[in-house]
Amino acid sequence: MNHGKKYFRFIIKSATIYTLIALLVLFSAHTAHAKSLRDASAGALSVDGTQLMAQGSPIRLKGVSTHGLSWYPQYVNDDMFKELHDKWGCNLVRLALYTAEYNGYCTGGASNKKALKKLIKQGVKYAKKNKLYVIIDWHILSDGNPLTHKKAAKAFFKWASKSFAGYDNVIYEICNEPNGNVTWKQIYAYAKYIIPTIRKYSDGVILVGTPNWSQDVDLITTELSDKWNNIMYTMHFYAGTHKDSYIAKLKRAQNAKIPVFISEFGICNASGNGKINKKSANKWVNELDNYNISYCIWNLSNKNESSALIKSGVTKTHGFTRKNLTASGKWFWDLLSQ
Ligand code: IDC
Repeated sequence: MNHGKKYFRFIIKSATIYTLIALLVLFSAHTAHAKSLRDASAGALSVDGTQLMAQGSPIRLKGVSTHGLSWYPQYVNDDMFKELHDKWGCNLVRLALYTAEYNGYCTGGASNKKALKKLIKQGVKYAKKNKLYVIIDWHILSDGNPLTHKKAAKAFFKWASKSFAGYDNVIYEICNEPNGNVTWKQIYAYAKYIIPTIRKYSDGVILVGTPNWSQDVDLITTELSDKWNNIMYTMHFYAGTHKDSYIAKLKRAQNAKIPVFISEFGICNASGNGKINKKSANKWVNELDNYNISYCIWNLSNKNESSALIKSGVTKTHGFTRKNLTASGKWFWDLLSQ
């Protein structure tokens, strides 16, 4: 009887100790992640190995990408950016500047170009004010080869890096998604052509796209990183379409010490529409957590498509509550509040 009691007490004691240890481990993992999610008051970013850094320690960026700035300019406003930081828990926003589509930067004429530049200036200012890092994204898409508009790109990045030389929260994404048989060699040539222009004015992080809609991050070489500091390479995924074989690519890239930044992802199909796949999305997020990789979800708009974060019937441009969001939006909101 007595022995039984003692044994019982022993079991309870050990269980308590193990629970305490487990809680401690969980808590320290949580604070480690919370620590690396500092906002843009942490100042200039740099890259050390595969890790994004600020003030000498790892930092992780999580945020949202706008839809095309020409089509959904209304979400670039001070209140919206404030609530992305204060309410959503973002420390990153991405300004998607389509280059070749309708009213793209290279195809939409002079007054359109002027309006887009103005919007980018406002976006960077609102981001800075609200402690968000901001990606300026040269959003090539139907113009699959970044060399197509390389002169315009050079002039644009000269303007941007000069205009934002005093801003330590700006990240330059020089080509969204090279596609259509574009090789890494061609992307490399483009990057070599653009990077020196930016580096004249800024040491900011530069994101370089990879072949096949920025999926082949495992098939690149990293000589750019030998020539210039603070270079990262992008991988994009849409969880409904891209599953285990793409996660394997990410792992190969990490094993090869390639610094990866997920500057765009969605949890639906690669079309930006269709069914969302939370199971696949959560699998991706687990991997990104393992490697402390930064990410940015597509897209901050109320377009009637499942990648949009805001419900299509909701027309306000800030002041969103969880119930104003689509299934993608709610999933992301919950992810950030974990
Ligand atoms: C999609 C938009 C859609 C738009 C289309 C063409 O969601 O509303 O009509 O572009 O402009 C990407 C691209 C991104 C795509 C997105 C979804 O970077 O521009 O946006 N996607 O298709 N790569 C993979 C998916």
